[in-house]
Amino acid sequence: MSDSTPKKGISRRGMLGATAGGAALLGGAGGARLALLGATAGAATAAGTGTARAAEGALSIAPGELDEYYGFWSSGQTGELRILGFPSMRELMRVPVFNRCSATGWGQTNESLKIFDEGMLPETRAFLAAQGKRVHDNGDLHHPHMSFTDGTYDGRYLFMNDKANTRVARVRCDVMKCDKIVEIPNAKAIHGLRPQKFPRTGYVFANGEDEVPMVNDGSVLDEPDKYVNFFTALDGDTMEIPWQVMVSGNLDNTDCDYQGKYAFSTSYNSEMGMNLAEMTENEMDHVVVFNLAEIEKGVADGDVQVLNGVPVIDGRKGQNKKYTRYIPIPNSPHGINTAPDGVHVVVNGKLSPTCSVIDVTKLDALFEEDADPRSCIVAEPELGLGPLHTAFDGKGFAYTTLFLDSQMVKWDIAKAVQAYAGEEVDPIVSKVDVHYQPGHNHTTMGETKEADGNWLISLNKFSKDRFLNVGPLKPENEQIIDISTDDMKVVHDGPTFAEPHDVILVRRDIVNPVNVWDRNDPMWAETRAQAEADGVNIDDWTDAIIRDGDKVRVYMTSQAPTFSLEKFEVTQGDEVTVIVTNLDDIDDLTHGFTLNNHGVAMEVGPQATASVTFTAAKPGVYWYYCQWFCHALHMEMRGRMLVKPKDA
Ligand code: CUK
Ligand code: CUA
Repeated sequence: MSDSTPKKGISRRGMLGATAGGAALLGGAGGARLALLGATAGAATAAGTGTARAAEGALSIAPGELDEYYGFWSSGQTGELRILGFPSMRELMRVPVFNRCSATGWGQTNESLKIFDEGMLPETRAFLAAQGKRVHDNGDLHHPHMSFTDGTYDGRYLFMNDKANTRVARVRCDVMKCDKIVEIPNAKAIHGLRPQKFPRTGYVFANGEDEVPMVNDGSVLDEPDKYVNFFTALDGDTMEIPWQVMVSGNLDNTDCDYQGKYAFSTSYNSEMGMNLAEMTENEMDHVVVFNLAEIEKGVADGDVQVLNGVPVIDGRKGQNKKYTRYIPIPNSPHGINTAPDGVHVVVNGKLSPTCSVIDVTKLDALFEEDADPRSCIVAEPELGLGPLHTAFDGKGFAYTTLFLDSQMVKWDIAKAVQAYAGEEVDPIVSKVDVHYQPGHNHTTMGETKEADGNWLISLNKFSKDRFLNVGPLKPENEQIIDISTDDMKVVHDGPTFAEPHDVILVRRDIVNPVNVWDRNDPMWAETRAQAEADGVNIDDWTDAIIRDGDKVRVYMTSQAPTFSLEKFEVTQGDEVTVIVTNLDDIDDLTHGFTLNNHGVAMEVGPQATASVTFTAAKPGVYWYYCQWFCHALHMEMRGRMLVKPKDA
């Protein structure tokens, strides 16, 4: 264990003592609270004692054995989706989504550029063109969630947000590739994201985190009282946006019920503050409740304004009260998590040591005239410092991450409800130290009605001394906690790179990807149509070089270990499109096309077609090669592009 010296003259123990019961958090002045937060993030380290060390071998999966669960991981500012086997934590795949991928050509192939471009707002296309670009190269992917049918995962799609560039993407679970990226108009910085659980997805709900003027064209600038925020519903099947709701305050995380009636979002800045002191001024912020049927009715009745093509409902505080309700919640609430019991929703207080529990059966009454806005709160247990996210085991227990305490707390939902009603019971079951500063946590199948209570994972923001030092930038640390018995025991440490926020753990029988692409996959429908127009059969061992003014389309196929074209010639200045179809139809036989000194590379999976366009600006001989090791003669799988000088 580390004994690193606490900084800023405040020890973790001292801080805990000073704030025992969270009185300082709740009652202190804003400034004191912030000093506390700042000191803690810098100083809290390995004070944990008695924690089970990892490496007990509890999770070993023998070579050749398969994991029980798929783990779908976010990657934060890396912008990709990651797939791990769980509980072995073996990383299986990285699915590029909002990022540029050197290995697969994501963000460079014509097929992926089309996906980026289709959902892009015209203003963004113009903005990028002004930078000489076609896509944003980064994304900040926080929340991956699977589509639901009847309250549990259905293995169709994964949906995810991009906080950095205000987008929502979808990954097809049959091929584990992204097929839609939609930029959300009006809103800024999509953060919280959840699919509708019932009857199916259905809607994908997405929160805008940053407040901006309603029409953000520069006519309003430093006038925060004119800023608004947007809650967006996408249609998970079409990825179109049927409606948005304009809200007061900002929006952080979101979830929805198991009845298909309500969605809810936390707001940490009900104050609409523009700096830290202003944003944390109020002791109470809120959860916004969205009444889906009333919103749909309002949209159908035209009670909207259309902004950037989207019908927008006015759900701000004190407006049309039938659409939204604002539940006061202490203090800067962050995560919001619906329990598998279909009744309770846990709102994590962050700057309050409490979690507030909403009973969804009381939400109809909340929408009645003059209802007490907190009438749906049925418990508010005090759990510890910095509650961020809560997971469930399906047995009535909740597990909440305590960021400031660097702990996980297990608590009993029913007892928390009894305590709130005045009974003398303690809802807290146990606490375990985690290392360090946990954000999200997740249980196996825990966000579905099929929560099985087998495993809990804690996604910790700091690893500090847990691993070999790799320099000033450290990995995060993810820890697996065995919750199959009454106590909580940390049984695994795992480092991970920037910066997984969230994960879902899905039973493996639900996820059934194919091994080989369908030759008619829509992913390259446009490329196929072009080939047909060019009279080329891309399903056969054929190749062709089509000249179209100064555009040249080079068609070739691949079959281990050769490309059907050993060379092709173009003229300097030609815009060259290389289209490769992989005729191999064997499991795991991916080829690639990398063109030397041209910054061009792409993956071509079994039976897939992929294409890339570039300008042949430099005369000379350039080899292209297959960059996925496919055969004993993989090195020989190459050919030449001959670029003839323009005036020769
Ligand atoms: S947020 Cu990251 S720890 Cu973006 Cu889900 Cu809570
Ligand atoms: Cu084909 Cu390597």
